[in-house]
Amino acid sequence: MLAEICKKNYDKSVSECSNEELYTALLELTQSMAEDKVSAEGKKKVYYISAEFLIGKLLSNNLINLGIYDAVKEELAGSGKDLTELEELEPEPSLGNGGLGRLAACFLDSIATLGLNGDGIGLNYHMGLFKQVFEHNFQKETANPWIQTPGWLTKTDVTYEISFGHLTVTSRLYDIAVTGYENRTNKLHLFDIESVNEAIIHGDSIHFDKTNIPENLTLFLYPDDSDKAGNLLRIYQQYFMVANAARFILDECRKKGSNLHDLADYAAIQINDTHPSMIIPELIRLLTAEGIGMDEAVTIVTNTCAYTNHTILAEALEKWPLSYLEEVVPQLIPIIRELDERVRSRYSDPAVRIIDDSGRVHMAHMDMHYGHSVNGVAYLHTEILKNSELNSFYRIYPEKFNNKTNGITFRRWLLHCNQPLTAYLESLIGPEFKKDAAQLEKLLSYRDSAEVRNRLLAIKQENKLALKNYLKATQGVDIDENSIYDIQVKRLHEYKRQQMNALWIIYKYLEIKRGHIPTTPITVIFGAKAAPAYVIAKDIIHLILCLQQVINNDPEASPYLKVVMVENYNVTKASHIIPACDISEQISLASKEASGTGNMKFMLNGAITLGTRDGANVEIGELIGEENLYFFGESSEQVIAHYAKGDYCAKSYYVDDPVIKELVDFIISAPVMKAGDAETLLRLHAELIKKDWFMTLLDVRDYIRTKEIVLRDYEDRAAWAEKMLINISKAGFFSSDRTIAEYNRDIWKL
Ligand code: 26V
Repeated sequence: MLAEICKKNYDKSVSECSNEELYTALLELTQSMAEDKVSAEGKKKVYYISAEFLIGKLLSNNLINLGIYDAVKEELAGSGKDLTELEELEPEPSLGNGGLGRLAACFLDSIATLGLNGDGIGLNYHMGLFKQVFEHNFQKETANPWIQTPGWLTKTDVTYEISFGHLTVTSRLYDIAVTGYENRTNKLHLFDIESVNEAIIHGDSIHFDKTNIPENLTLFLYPDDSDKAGNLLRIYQQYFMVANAARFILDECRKKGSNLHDLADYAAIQINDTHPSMIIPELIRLLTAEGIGMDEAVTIVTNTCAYTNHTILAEALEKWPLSYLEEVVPQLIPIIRELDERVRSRYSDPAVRIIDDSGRVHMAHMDMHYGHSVNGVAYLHTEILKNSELNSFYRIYPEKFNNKTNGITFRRWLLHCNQPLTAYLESLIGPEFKKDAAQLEKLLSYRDSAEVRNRLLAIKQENKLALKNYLKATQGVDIDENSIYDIQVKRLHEYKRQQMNALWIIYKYLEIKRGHIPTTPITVIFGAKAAPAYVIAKDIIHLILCLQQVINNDPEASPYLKVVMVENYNVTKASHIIPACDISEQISLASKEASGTGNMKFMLNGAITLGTRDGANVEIGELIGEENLYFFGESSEQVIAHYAKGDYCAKSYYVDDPVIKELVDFIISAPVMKAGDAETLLRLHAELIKKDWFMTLLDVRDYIRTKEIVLRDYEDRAAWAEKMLINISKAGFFSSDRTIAEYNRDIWKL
């Protein structure tokens, strides 16, 4: 296969080619195989519109999905070449922040794998999420370019004129092939403009002129929106995305015979969080311009669009000032006002208005009134939406609300990232689980087999050694493969409570200093990027880096406790880290993590969860039984009640509990202050005592207590291995194939 391309392109054999030439040849091979599987089948198509698609590297994933991974790996090996070295040449497209963007990528994989007619639509950011480097124990952000030629993007001849208030730009569509596992190929459509100018970036930073729209429109994913110019740019990006999407969708549907009155028979539009919400007024604008009456246009759009909510955090629910929208997209204002009027004339509750008294447009409200489906992303999250956060809407439209518990693609998060485990599972239960994740349950029949349990432990050990070597090679840090790997990797946010894990590290460090030595050494691994303008999140990174310096350089403690903050955590790093994990930290404040998807990836790879009853953790617990994971902390009901009553006071925990006081005060102790910056550490110390919005001190005691039990239980290797086996066996439910089948059954109806 590969040999022919090498001969044709370079007149060389595989062994004579450089890694760069082989990588290019593999790109060509996969692109042409994927192209052969493009299918136009199906009258109705789902368009998954999202500001983020965190697709990660594609080469190996495509090789797996096209069914040629093993053959290519062997062909390369036969010529003395290593596929993993070629993988390293591929830049990672980091076109997302975290869970929401990664979910969109998993969904595209599953839509293609299930053979459904469905494409993604988004933006072709030239710079992905910033690259994180650590300097003097601080996070520094640098630009993160990913576009290469040749690469995965295919330039199309689709272009549109997109008008803003004072500006018209010409768009250009680029496509990325989305291969399904042994099935069809769909497309990820990414819109761009040709006038984008990478030279306006200041050096290798993430700074640029935010007002220069023709040159910056698709330059960066999620530019810093802490100021007005950043907010306006976000609105420009969002409108650019949906205006292109709307034209593209209408063009495709008309080509297939739609007269637009029947649009909902041809298109299902899934609005991924509120970033694409302007598709609703934009479609209504375009339909009425075609002569369709307002009432009918509203009905058509409502029947076509569906909305997914991914967070209950008020600060993350978009509310754009009407004046900003007037400046950027004046053509939408009459439509948005009309939609708001219709709501006001029907419902007296001010909470359901689209435009509030302060003149802010609530994007989610538009979605709920003028879409036919509203879904949350885990059982608990959907219940909270229905019963508290979105209750006013639930009372009006109970029939619109539904739950779609998130999932992950097993092709990337098992078959690719954990090949030893995949091969062993196949030898035990056959290959069916690769297509039908529920088949993993067959593993349960081996729960009493000492041989199987030992083999699972041996594979974990192999993966831990691989991570040790990877961290040594990429970051120069040394960890002990015989230690317990305790891992928290996810975006940095106070509600995810990395700071609580840091307090536990302090606790354990002080214990060791007092002579209480852990039975097995522990390595605590973090990976997290903080939003560039999120001060406290960056302070928490600073604390973790300072603890890393203090503890790892303490000869008394470091044989038993190590802290590693992995630099620039991304999809690629995740695939090295997750298979090696023993303890999966899922410790968000109950009610705040809509679902989590990292929790599912860890479970699938045989890690044991230490977590709160939050998001999809609740469903994990139900599936595997509470004896196979470790829950702690107050429940979502209790937390919601604290917020309602305003009765949580961090300071009283600090003052009343000498243990908590000692841990918190260690943040500003002499050794930590010596490693770090006094102003930063004092700010974090004060934050935890005076504010602590996400209730770290509420749960820290129970967290410490429970983690001791986890560490104790780790020592019974046979019992631990049985827990691992049960976690893996029950992970099938969290396949995104199941999630997508449910979206299709209940919402898209393709
Ligand atoms: C966004 C922002 C932006 C402004 C500052 C604070 C803040 C906090 C949170 C967010 C999250 C936006 C939506 C999001 O990414 N949600 C994630 O979606 C995942 C996929 O459904 C889900 O697994 C995660 O629990 C959820 O946090």
